[in-house]
Amino acid sequence: MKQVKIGNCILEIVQGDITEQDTEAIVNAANEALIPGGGVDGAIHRKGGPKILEELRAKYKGCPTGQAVITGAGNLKARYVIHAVGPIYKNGKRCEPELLANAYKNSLLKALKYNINSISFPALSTGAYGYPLEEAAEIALKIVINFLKEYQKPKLVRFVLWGENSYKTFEEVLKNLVS
Ligand code: AR6
Repeated sequence: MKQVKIGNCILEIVQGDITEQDTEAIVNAANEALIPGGGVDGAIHRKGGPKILEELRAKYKGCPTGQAVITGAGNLKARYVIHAVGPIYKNGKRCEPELLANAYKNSLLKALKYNINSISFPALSTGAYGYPLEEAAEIALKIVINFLKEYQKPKLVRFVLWGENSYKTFEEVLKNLVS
């Protein structure tokens, strides 16, 4: 685990499972149709139970890439799930960096709107959507750092990285960004 302070806020990176986090909100790596798939999405719906999908179906028709929607968290420890849609990586020239940054930023804006003080993110787009890990880590960490500098909220932002390789990549990129 590694923590840095950004003003009064904490930015944290841990290796672990997003579904086990006790932050007020966890972020899901969703798709535009908001239909449960594999990876983080599959794990969240499996552990959270059917309520999350019921709420998604009742409230939203879908969610464009770069945007985010919010539901309750069913049986999970968190109170909310923010379903963010990262870009599918093609060649890096299809606005992928902007869209990935937007997915993080819009999730954080949703958190502010719901007075959420603590939030956990997975590494959006770096699984099924194929975003190169190091580039994704740089975009993710930069947007969060800038957001915390600007808004001083949420008080805790945690990246929950699956496996040692992801964790080490985020750790290295963070070190370079804050040193
Ligand atoms: N906790 C934290 N991180 C995890 C976990 C977990 N339990 N499981 C996997 N990861 P992905 P995407 C990591 O594929 O690339 C789904 O089918 C994983 O190693 O979950 O945004 C959706 O329905 C990777 O680094 O999301 C969409 O269709 C990262 O989380 C599509 O996949 C993201 O991998 C979204 O693809």
